Amino acid sequence: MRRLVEARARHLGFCGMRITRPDRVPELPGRLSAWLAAGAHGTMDWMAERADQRASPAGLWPGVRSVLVLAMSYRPEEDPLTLLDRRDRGAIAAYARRRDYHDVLKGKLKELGGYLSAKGGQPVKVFCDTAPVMEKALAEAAGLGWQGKHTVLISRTHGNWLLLGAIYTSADFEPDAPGRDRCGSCRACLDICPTDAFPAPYRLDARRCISYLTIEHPGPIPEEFRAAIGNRVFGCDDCLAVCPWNKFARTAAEARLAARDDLAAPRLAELAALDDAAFRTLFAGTPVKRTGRDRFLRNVLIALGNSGDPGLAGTAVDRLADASPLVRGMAVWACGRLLGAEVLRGLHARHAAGEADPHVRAEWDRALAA
Ligand code: B12
Ligand code: SF4
Ligand code: SF4
Repeated sequence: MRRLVEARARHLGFCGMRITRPDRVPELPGRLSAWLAAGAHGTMDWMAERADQRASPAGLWPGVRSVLVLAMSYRPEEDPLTLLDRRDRGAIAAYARRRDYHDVLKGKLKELGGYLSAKGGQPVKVFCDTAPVMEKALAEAAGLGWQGKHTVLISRTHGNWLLLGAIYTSADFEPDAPGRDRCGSCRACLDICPTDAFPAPYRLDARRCISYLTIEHPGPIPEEFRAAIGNRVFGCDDCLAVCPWNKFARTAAEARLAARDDLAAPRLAELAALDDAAFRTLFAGTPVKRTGRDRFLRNVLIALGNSGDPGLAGTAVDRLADASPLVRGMAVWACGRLLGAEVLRGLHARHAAGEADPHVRAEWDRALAA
């Protein structure tokens, strides 16, 4: 049965499948609750809801006897770090420059789960990011790899460019041996992090992570992180890109096909001009769409402010009258970074009088005082 399911998984495009038992990670509840107690999840309240189920597969589904963990490679063809020097362009994390993996993976997991239950006659449940499941820890327990110091799962053969999904089943499978930590004395991922988001190896404070700030955080991004965000407009790949284990990874044919060339290095000026309809059209089917136009433009304006190019200031000026206060506030910050004091005072005179939003007013005050 295992051989059949594994062959099917390969056929569906998964690059790895390993199996564990639901009780193989007894330290999970303690580690998750410590992370939550420290507030490291920021505004991701959904991480705290159903924490008992998240930390224990049997808490989520008492019928589970085996957990199949699956990995799909999305290794980008180009090193994402090279884009960070092109300040007129926006950097979108590699996983998001393509069709939403939630849709792709979930469809394939469902197909595999259906196959398993039809062949084995046992019920299955399929999870990919949407249910309270700790996929990385289960993947390590199942032997797909190990959680690196950056907390992401690394495989010896595919590096850390992997997306994960899990199938719970009440069928009994022989479990695989767990993965072994192979980080050694390396700390490249910890040292490159632009916002110092790792309080210690193997621990991430999401509140400081650019991925969290640009994707999950709903409001204005705290000023202390704005310069460090650079031109990253959606997610961040820095700690993944420097991992030496990536040298063994190959770009899967499927990943090459799914990548959208037009999202590889989009111009900031074009992104900043997107209205809601154009945003939805450009990002249809990608993970960026779920973030929404206003949050995305907030990120783009931060990138514009970091571009150091006064030629792009006009694009930020256009957004000073945007309908969204989130966007207006970041437009003020970008103008403050790109324009001289006199021009800024002129813009203030034109735009600030009718400004009712306290956050935008505070941005004006800070920009004029700087
Ligand atoms: C919440 C979340 C985020 C948050 C928080 C990330 C985090 N590290 O927790 C934010 C928004 C920041 C985020 C960012 C990213 N994410 Co995310 N995210 C998730 C999600 C939904 C839950 C993760 C979770 O449970 N976090 C809770 C904490 C407690 O878990 P943890 O970091 O694994 O904690 C472990 C360690 O702290 C460890 N530990 C603690 N103390 C100690 C001490 C020692 C000595 C040791 C050894 C270990 C140890 O034990 C804990 C449990 O194993 C998962 C999907 C899922 N359902 O699992 C995707 C997931 C982890 N994300 C994914 C991806 C791709 C990303 C990004 C790369 C996207 C991007 N390019 O911007 C970044 C990577 C940033 C990073 N370095 O982690 C993939 C990772 C795939 C992989 N190969 O591992 C996942 C699995 C989604 C998927 N289905 O594929 N993500
Ligand atoms: S994704 Fe970026 S900001 Fe987040 S921990 Fe990794 S390097 Fe730091
Ligand atoms: S960069 Fe080094 S320390 Fe970080 S996950 Fe990779 S091997 Fe481990």
